[in-house]
Amino acid sequence: MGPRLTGDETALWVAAARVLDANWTGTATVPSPGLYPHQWSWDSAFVGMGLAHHRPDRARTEFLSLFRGQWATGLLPHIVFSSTEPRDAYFPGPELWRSVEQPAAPRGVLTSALAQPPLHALTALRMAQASDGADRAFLVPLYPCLVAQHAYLARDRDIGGSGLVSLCHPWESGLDDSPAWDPPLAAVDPRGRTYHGGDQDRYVALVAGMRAAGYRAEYLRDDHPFVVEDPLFNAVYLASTHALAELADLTGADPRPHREAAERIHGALLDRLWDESAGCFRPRDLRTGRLIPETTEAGFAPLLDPELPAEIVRALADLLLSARFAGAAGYPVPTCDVQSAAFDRGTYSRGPTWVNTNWLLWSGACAHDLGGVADLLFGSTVRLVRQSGFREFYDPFDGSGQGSHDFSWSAALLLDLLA
Ligand code: 9WN
Repeated sequence: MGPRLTGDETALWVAAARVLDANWTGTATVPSPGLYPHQWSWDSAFVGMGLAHHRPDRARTEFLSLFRGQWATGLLPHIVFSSTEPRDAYFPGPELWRSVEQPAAPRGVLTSALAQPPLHALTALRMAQASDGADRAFLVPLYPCLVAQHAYLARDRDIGGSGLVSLCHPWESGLDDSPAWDPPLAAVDPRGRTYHGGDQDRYVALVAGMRAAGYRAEYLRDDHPFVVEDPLFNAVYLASTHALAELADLTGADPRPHREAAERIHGALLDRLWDESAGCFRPRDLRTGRLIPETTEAGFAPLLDPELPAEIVRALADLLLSARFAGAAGYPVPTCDVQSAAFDRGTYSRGPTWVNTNWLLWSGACAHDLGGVADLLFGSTVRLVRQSGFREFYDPFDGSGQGSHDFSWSAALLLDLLA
């Protein structure tokens, strides 16, 4: 048991720890039992935030398992497939990616070929800060892997040449069905494939195009139809770039390249994704050159930037608290502007409240001394899990739980909130 807690918080802590224990496979934590039976990249980073307080040894093993899936290019794939699960345990399984045919993919482990928001360096820093000096030996092999992960993003995924990473698939965003992806997805030819219908066809067609091109950076830059700079992905990338500089200090490496990279990402976020007239950050579709006119929770993620100008912090806090987001919901923060035509209170990233996005915004609010916003996010998240358990996501109006049960990041991040 970690921090000093009230009786009620102690019960929540114990329940959260039990979920993480049950979802532990021996080498990694599955996002949820049944539905997601493999290891997902940003799930593991969120889980590591919680394990750092509960079982730091497991947090380190979790990362070792994840980085076994890293490609020679530095890509940290968004799924590392379990070798003990049946092939049809999850769609899409290894056969969609065919990583085994790629010379850069690791041997002995099957993976996807997409990235996810790179929270890992920040988690590694938290793991190091939560452990005493003797336990920091894990950073020695991990630090170069984190550097390689960021180098891949900067080299192969800065498609606009601005310093920002581009998403090449909605699955890379972590908010897969966000209404922000509707316009760029509509331009993708599903090529008559019928897998699950609707956007699933386009998701699969995007991967098929990437795979046929050997997942090469030149194809992504010149021909791939879905190329989007996203504020959430890039805000996480920036926070982790700052963390890399601190990890460099801890390991005796040179922090300056990471500080320079952070400055560039910070500038590009403001230049390219801040929409002054709307008072929020928006994704930029590189195939049209335009900002995508949908206001989603991802637009608040640049609060994670410690150097965000005060007037932008204020504008984001005002919008977050307004009747378009937290002000309209008993259990904030809804993933999408509730006044948008696309808002849907019951569908994944089109409206529901999630623990992981609340946690990201809570972290950003704490960093900017937005005490009221931080307290609101903390209170909402704790009420959600107390009322409805560790669910995948929640109805933003009545707080009822939706999606899978015993969801790992909901449990892990509750531990971090209480710690
Ligand atoms: C596709 C595992 C993952 C999360 C994503 C979430 C969802 C997968 C899916 O589940 O994505 O990768 O099947 O929809 O959108 O954020 O990492 O929890």
